[in-house]
Amino acid sequence: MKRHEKYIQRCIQLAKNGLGTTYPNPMVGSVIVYEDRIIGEGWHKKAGEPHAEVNAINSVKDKSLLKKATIYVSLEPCSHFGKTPPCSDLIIKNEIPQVVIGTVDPNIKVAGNGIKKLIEAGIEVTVGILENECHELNKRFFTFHQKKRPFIILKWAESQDGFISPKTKSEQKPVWITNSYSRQLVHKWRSEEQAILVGTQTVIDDNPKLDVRDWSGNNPTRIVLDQNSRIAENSHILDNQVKTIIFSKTKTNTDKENLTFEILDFKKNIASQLADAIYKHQIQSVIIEGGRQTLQTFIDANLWDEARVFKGNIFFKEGTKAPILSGSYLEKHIIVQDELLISRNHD
Ligand code: AOF
Ligand code: ZN
Repeated sequence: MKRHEKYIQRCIQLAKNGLGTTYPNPMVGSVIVYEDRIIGEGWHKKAGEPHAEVNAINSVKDKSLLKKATIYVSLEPCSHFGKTPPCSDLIIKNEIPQVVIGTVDPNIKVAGNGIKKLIEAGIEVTVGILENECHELNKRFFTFHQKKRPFIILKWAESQDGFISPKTKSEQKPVWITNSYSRQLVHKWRSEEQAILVGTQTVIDDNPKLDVRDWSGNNPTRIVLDQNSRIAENSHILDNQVKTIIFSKTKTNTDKENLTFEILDFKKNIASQLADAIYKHQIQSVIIEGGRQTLQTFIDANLWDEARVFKGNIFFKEGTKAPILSGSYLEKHIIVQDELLISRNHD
C-alpha cells in the first residue's frame, strides 16, 4: 500500500470509533505524520465536540514538529463556524505545510471551501486518497447532503421458495424465517440507522415494537405509513416509548410528546413524498422493514440504496411473494451465522 493510502486507511479506522455518536455529523479521522512516523491522531467523537483535526493536533506532544509535518484527514477540513471553529484555519495557524484529504465534504457550508482556504494559504493539498472508502464510511451523510434524501436500506426475509409470509398465518406466534442470530443482527442494523419504516399491514399483522431490544444502542425513530388510520390505539407503535411519526391521509391530533402525525397525498408518489418528509426531519438514514407493498413502492420509485435479504431454509409453497428489485445493482452473497444474506447495492 502506498504511503498516502496507508495513512488515510488509519484515518478511516480512527473515524469508525465515532460510529453511532457523531450524528448529524460525519465520522472523521485524522493523523499527523512527520518523517514517516505518526506523531498525532484524533477522531471526531460527537456533534458539538472538537473535530478530528483538532484532536489530532492537540495530541502532538512536540508542537514545533507541526511546521514540518503532514496532516491526513478522511474528510475535507471544514471552513465554517458551526458548533466549532473552522479546522482549515487551525491548520493554517499551526503552519502545517502539507494536507492530504480522503474526500471533499458534501455539506454546502464546506464543499470545497476548506480546500480553497488551505491552497490560498500556500499549503500543499492532495485530495482523493481512498475516495471510495471515505465515501462509503459516511454513505448516509453523503446521500443526505448530495441527494437531499435519507440513505434508504430495504430489509426483508424470504423463504427458500421466495415468499415473505405464508398464506395462512398463525394467530398466536409469528412464523420465523430467520434464526435468532439473524434477528439479533437486524436489531444491530436498526441501531445503526436514524429511522425505521413500515406499512400499516405490518403493524396490524405483527404489532411490532421496532426497537433494538436484542442489541444495545439507540432506538431509531419509528415511521409508519398508515393511509386510512387503521392502527389500533393499543399497538406497541403508539406506546410513546420511542419517537414515532405516522403518515396518514387525514390529520390526527395527539398529546403524546413522542408522537407526530403528518399528512401525505396518497394519490401521488408515496415514496418520494416520504423521502422528502424524512429529509425535512433531518433524518439521514432509514431502514425499511416491510411489508411487501411498502418495499415495492420504494423499489418502483428507484429510491433505495441497499437491499439486505435473508434467505431462510423454510418452504412456504404459497403466500406473499417477496419484493422484486429492479434497476441495476451489485449482488453479494454472504453467509451470516448459518444463514444466507444477500446484500444488494444500488449502482
Ligand atoms: C471536519 N472535521 O471531524 C468533522 C467535520 O457543527 P460543527 O461545527 O460540528 O460542523 C459540522 C460540519 O462539519 C459537518 O456537517 C461536516 O460538514 C463537517 N464535519 N469537518 O473538518 C471533522 N466532523
Ligand atoms: Zn472541522
